[in-house]
Parts: sequence; C-alpha cells; structure tokens
Amino acid sequence: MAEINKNEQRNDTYTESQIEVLEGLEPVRKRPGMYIGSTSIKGLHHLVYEIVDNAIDEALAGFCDKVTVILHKDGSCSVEDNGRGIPSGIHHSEKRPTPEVVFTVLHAGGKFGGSGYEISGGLHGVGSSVVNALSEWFEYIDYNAGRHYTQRFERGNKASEYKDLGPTEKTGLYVRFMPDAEIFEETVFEYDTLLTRLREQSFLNAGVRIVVRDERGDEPKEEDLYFEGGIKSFVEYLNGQKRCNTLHEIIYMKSTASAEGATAEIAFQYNDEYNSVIMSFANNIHTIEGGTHEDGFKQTLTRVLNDYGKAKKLLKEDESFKGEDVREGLCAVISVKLPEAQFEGQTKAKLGNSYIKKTVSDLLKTKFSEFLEENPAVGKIIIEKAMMASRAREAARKARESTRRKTALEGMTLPGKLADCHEKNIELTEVYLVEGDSAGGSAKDGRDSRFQAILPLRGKVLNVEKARIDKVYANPSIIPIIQALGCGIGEEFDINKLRYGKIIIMADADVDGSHIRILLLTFFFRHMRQLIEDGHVYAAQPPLYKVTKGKQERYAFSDEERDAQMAELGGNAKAERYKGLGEMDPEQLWETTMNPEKRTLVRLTIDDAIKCDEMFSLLMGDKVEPRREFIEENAKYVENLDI
Ligand code: TSJ
Repeated sequence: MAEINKNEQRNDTYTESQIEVLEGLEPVRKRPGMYIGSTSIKGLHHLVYEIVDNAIDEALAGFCDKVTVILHKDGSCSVEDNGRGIPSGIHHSEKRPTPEVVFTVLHAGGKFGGSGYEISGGLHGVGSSVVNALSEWFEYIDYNAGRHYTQRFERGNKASEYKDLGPTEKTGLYVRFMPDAEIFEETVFEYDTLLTRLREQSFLNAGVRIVVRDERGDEPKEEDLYFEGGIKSFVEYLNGQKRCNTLHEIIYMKSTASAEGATAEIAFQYNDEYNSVIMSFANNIHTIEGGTHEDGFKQTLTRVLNDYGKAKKLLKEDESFKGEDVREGLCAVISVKLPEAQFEGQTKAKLGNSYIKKTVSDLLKTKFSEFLEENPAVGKIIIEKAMMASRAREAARKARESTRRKTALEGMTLPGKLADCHEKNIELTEVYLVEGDSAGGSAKDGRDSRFQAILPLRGKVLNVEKARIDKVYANPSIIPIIQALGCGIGEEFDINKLRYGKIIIMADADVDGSHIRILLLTFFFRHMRQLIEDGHVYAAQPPLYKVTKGKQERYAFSDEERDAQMAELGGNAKAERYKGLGEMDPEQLWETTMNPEKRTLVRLTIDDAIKCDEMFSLLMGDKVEPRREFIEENAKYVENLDI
C-alpha cells in the first residue's frame, strides 16, 4: 500500500529530478527479475558476468588482453580491464559525459558498455546501468585518452558529479560495486561459481587473461585464467578434471562464416568412461538446455560414425549405432557465434535458430570424415568404443525384458524392504528413501502409514556415473527404488505409473548424506528426469541439534537457531548435535522431519540436478579418495543444495 501511495503522490507532484529517475533506472529496481532473471544468488552473479562481458567485448575488439575481477573484503566486487576506457567526452544527444550516460541510462548498451552481439529473448547484455541500479553503491574510474575520471552512484542515482582526476598514462576501465541487500536475497558472491564461469569465458575467448581474486578470507585466493588453445584447451581441461584416460588427440574444427554470418567451432575427445559431457555455447553463453547447434552435432556425429563404420566394414550392414552409443565417453565443446541468437526453453538456455543446425552439421560432416580418413587408427578406436556401448545397450535391453517378464509372472513385485502406505491416490502419498537401516526402522515406526511409505536404502547407492546403464538396472540399491516408484526408467519411463506423489530423500546432514543426495538426484536426473521436472523429488530436513533443559526439548536446524534456543531456554540448557538420523527415536523423527504440519521439505529442482550432474561429470574420478575430498571441500555448497 505504501508503495502505491508514494507513486500516486509522485504523479501529482512531479519534479524534474523525479522524472529523470522514473525514466532512468527505476524500472530496474521495481522489477529486477525482468533484467537479471532473479534476485537469487544466480541474479547476484549475473551482475558480475554483465560487467565482465563488457570488458571481454573490449578484448574481442582487440583493445585489451587482461581483465581482473576482485571480491573485496567489504563484500563489493571490482572489475578492471586494460582497454581504451570509455570515451570521456560529452555524449552528443544526452549532453552529459558519456560514462555517466553508460551507467545511468537503460539500454544505453550497444555502443558503449553494452554487448556487441544483439541477443534477443535472453537476459544477456542487459547493460551495465542495470548493475548500477541494483547496487547499493557503484563507482568507476575511467582511464581514457591520457586522463582519468571518476564518479559514484547510489542505487542508480548520481552520488557525485563526474570528476576529472587529471593526467595518466594508463588506459582502461575500473568498476566497483556493492550489490544492494534491499534487492538481493543473497549478497555474498560464491568464488567457486564465479571462477567456473570465468574460466569458461577464458576458454571461449582464447588469449584473454582473466585474473580472479578473492580477498574476503584470511588467505586470499587467486586464479590466473589464460588459455591460448580456446575450446581445445577447454576439452583438455574437462578430461583432465576427470582423471580418466583419453583415447586420442583432441579433434578440433572451425567453420568460416555462413551466409547468415554465423561461425561454429567444435572440439572433442573420447575417454575411457561411460558418460558424456557435451557443453555447448552460443555467443559465449552456456546453452545448458542445448538447442539447434547441439542437435546438429549429435545427429551428425552418429551419422558420420555409422557411415564410416559401414564403409570400413567395421560395422555389419544390419548393425548401426544409436546416438547414445557414439556419445559414450565423449567430451565435446561446441561454440557458435551468430547474429540475433534466439534463446528459448525454461531457463532461456536453449538455442533456437534453426539454420545453425546445418552450420554445425556441415562442419562436422566435412572435417570429421576427413579426419577419420586421415587417422584410421583413431577411427578404429572410436568405432570399437561405440561398439562396446552398443553391446551394453543390447544387454541392458535384455535385462529389462527379463525383469518385465518376471513382474508379469509374479504380479506387481514390490521390494521386500518397502513399508508401503495404505492410500493409493498419489496426490496424497509420499515415499521416504532413507539412508541406513536404523534410521529406516525409526522412520517405519514413526510414520503415518496411511500415506507415508518408507524404503530403507541399502548401503552406498551406486555411483551412477561410473556404471553403464546395464549395471544400473542390476544394482541392488537401485532396483528397489525403481520397483517402489513403479514408473520405469529411461525409455520406458511412464509418469502415469508413479506410485507416490512425493519422493523424499532423507539422509544425514553430513558428507555421506550429501553424497547420497547427489547420487540419487543424479540418478533421477539421468534416468527419470521428469520426476524432477514435475516437482516430485524432495529433500527432508532433519534437525542438526536437540536443545534440552529439564523436560523441555527443542530442535534446531542451524547453528544460529541452536544459539537462539539456548538463549531462550536460559542457563544450563544443553545442545546436543545429532550425528545421524539413526540417533532419533521414532517420535522425534516424526516430530522434526516427517510430520507434514511441522517439517520443512525442500523441492529439488532441475537446476539442483544440473549442478549435481555437472559435479559428477566434471569432477568425479575413478578413485574414491579424490571424490571424497571433493565432497568434503564442497560440503558447504552441497548442504546449501538442501536448504
Ligand atoms: F560494463 C561496464 F560498462 F561497466 C564495463 C565496460 C566494465 C568494464 C570492466 C569495462 C568496460 C569497457 C568498455 N571496457 N572497454 C570498453 N570500451 C568501450 O566501451 C569503447 C571504448 C572506445 C570505443 C571507441 O569507439 O573509441 C568504443 C567502445 C565500445
């Protein structure tokens, strides 16, 4: 109400300066989501990307070769490049200094401070004025043509006049901003998230050096990102991260500009693993949902290898590879640059321009066929790898058929350990996937058996990444889950057969618990994706502490909550940390974690799943130890997944 009144008042009593604000950055602060997607941590990071993109444009234009990103102790972020700086003269139409225009006028992008590529449909290249609008404060120093200038803004409004600081030899632009806590749900930048994305940018823009420094902790962290090899280096990095064996040299190709003015670049290499990592980009934007460029690549890869296999008699006439066969163990990066990229899909991360499919297909068909002719030894290795995959797929199909026959004979078989519920309407039912037998026991005793089913998980759930699909079907910890859910897996998945509306992962709030959550989420993502898409998958939130004083008992879900409750109960209150779900008795488990009236459930999203999936694809090695270390290092983040 207050907001509406204020606006009405403003309409009655306009002043010059208010008009300016209204036409300026006010819309950005009113609807930040329209400009940066969301006000979550994702939107927060978007601010940094927006600024960095501008510096990278300067590098692509050939005027700068270094971009420095610093996360400062006070919570602000600065980005500096060594380009030309922004021209310091008076803007011809605005009659104000150009830098001031760049940072205060919406959509001033394009020429200065905006992205070089026109991008429609996405949230990309919204302009640095958006960052200014969403910052508690924002400052720049413009080193241009022999002099340097500075200015400060607060929440998008001018807080100081444009000031000439005198002569300098230096050129470039320095920008520093403090994200506004009035706007963002979260204002603490995640170094690792920024680092991953900036590393990606340095691969995609070969020859640009990006230095990232985190000065917030006791020990500053710094990374110098510089890769001459571009996306070839990217593939080398991705396969290097996996600590796997590569099967041949990286294959790289690049097209000349198409009639539409588009170019495509592809780098790929097979390794001795079973999964595939295909990362695609359009105008340096990660197209997580794929699109026409990725489709073109996948289709043509299958076609070229089938043609080659047949021509060289490595493949029988009646045999052929499916796409998944030729993608086993594949690591590929596809990067296309095109005017007027169209982004579609749920997260606007899917390339839509249909002609690009042919651009990529033609490139791959020509260059990869040529490569295979010139490198028959590599051709043989790749064909053999795909052959193995194809046989495994066939074996899996047989295994599935025999499971189906069994179920047909024995009727609906449910796993022995499942404690089912009475209700059949899946709008009401839920199944808890519970880590460990003792917690499983408590959950069985504590539940409301009318609508809650319990499935205790046996031991460690298989690391799906390391296993071929045939192993997944046969795995003793996965089979009961498939059976209990009833909706099948992979191609046979049928959401209409799902037996529970909510699938709730209940694991300890420790590293092993995180591991199980990641494994299960990755499994669902890979084999029953629609469960996540339709919002059926949840994580339970067991308490971390029990606070007691005499007969009073309270539960705390965070350190802060524990401290608050200790203070509330006063003197000699105790807090005990729960080491695991198994320590809670059935009543406690019901009260804290399972009672729909009191519990907190966190719905796991495709975004969460993609993160898990990427962690697996990119970072899990064969060895257990590094994997454990990785999860331990990232435990904080992994716990965040559940919050
Ligand atoms: F995002 C931003 F605007 F804040 C920003 C822009 C942040 C950073 C770190 C760098 C930049 C930026 C912009 N670096 N370099 C430029 N260059 C230009 O905008 C520029 C300079 C000169 C000319 C010219 O034609 O003389 C043209 C352009 C686009």
